[in-house]
Order: sequence, then structure tokens, then C-alpha cells
Amino acid sequence: MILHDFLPSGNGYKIRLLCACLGLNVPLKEYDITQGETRTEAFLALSPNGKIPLLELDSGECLSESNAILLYLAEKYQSPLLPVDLIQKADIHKWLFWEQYSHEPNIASVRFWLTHNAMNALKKQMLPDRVQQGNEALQLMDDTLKNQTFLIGEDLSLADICLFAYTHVAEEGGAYQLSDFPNIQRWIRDIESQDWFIPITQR
Ligand SMILES: N[C@@H](CCC(=O)N[C@@H](CS)C(=O)NCC(=O)O)C(=O)O
Repeated sequence: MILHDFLPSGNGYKIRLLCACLGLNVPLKEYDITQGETRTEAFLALSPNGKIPLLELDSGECLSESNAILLYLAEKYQSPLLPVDLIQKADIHKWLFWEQYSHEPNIASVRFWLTHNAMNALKKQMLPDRVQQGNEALQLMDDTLKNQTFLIGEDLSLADICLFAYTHVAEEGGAYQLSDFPNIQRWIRDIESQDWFIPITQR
């Protein structure tokens, strides 16, 4: 397998973090998305959506969408991060879908706009609303983590791997303060203390 990726990307980091947890050594092919490197003819032939992360399988087939790749790898390696219990599995799916609709557009996009000098008039107008929705998303996570160690209960799951990626760097750019969310801060420390943990920019 080859992971097509851009190191600062939280979506890419989800896959790298899962691979670290599973003990998989997947080579990276890096792109600079700020230079349009995923919009070349060669990349678009692999994935017409023109975005990383992209997992190229040994068969040559390519999987896109970070959370679909997480589910594929967890199922392929029968990881306990994706329990077989249908209710627990549905709970994980819930967090993965929620991340893409309520968390990532407000936290990841805002981080990218502010740290990559990508603001324009429209984004400036959208910013306050995005930050309000991002804080609501962080509050929901913080409330969930008040009485349990991880997002679906006492065991680490795919939901934690997915949500950790952009939550732990939410402060980058200055729009969010994690000190407002003490249970998230404790959860971040718990994940960072796992013996397989790797930081976001580690290859
Ligand atoms: N929903 C997708 C989002 C992927 C995405 O937005 N990738 C960004 C980097 S985080 C990208 O490749 N942008 C480059 C571009 O759109 O040209 C996922 O979860 O994988």
C-alpha cells in the first residue's frame, strides 16, 4: 500500500495514526496541496476528487475519503478499534459522519484558512459562524468525555483516532482555545500517552 498524503493534513494524519496503532508501516507519497500538486493529471487519474488522503492498494485500486479509509483498514485488520457489536459500531459511524459535517468544516477548514494565509472576503464573513459551530462541536465532545474516557465509552476506538486528528491542533490559527474544554485536554493527553502514538508531522 502507499498513502498519498500532505503531512500537516489532519485527514491524512488520521490514517497515519491508525497505521501506527495497528503497527503497519505504509510508505508515504507526499504532495504540497498549497501548490496544487493533487490537481495534476497524474493525481487526478488516481482520484478524480483531487484530494489527499488517498490509499493506493497493492491491487492498484485507490481509496479516498479519510473516514472510509479508516473503516477499510480497521475492518481489513479486524482491529478492536471497530468492535463487532452493531450498536458500538453504529456509535462509531455516528462520530465519523458527525466529524465530516459538524467538526471538520468548522475546525479543520478554519485552521487551514488562518495558518495558510488563505483568507478572503467571503471566508472573513463566514468565520464567526464557523467558529461558533466549531465551539459547539468541541463542547459536545467535552460533555461526552466528562463521564467516560473515550468517545464511545471506556475503550479507545476509531472514533477517537478520527476526532483526535483535528481536535488536538484546533488552536493553530488562534480561533479556538482548548483550555475552555478540560475533558478534551485530558482525552488528548490520554491518546498522546499511548505507546504507539506519533505526532502529526511524523512520517
Ligand atoms: N472529506 C475528505 C476531505 C479531504 C480534503 O479536504 N483534503 C484536503 C487536505 S486536508 C486536500 O487534499 N486539499 C487539496 C485540494 O483540494 O486541492 C476526507 O476526509 O478525506
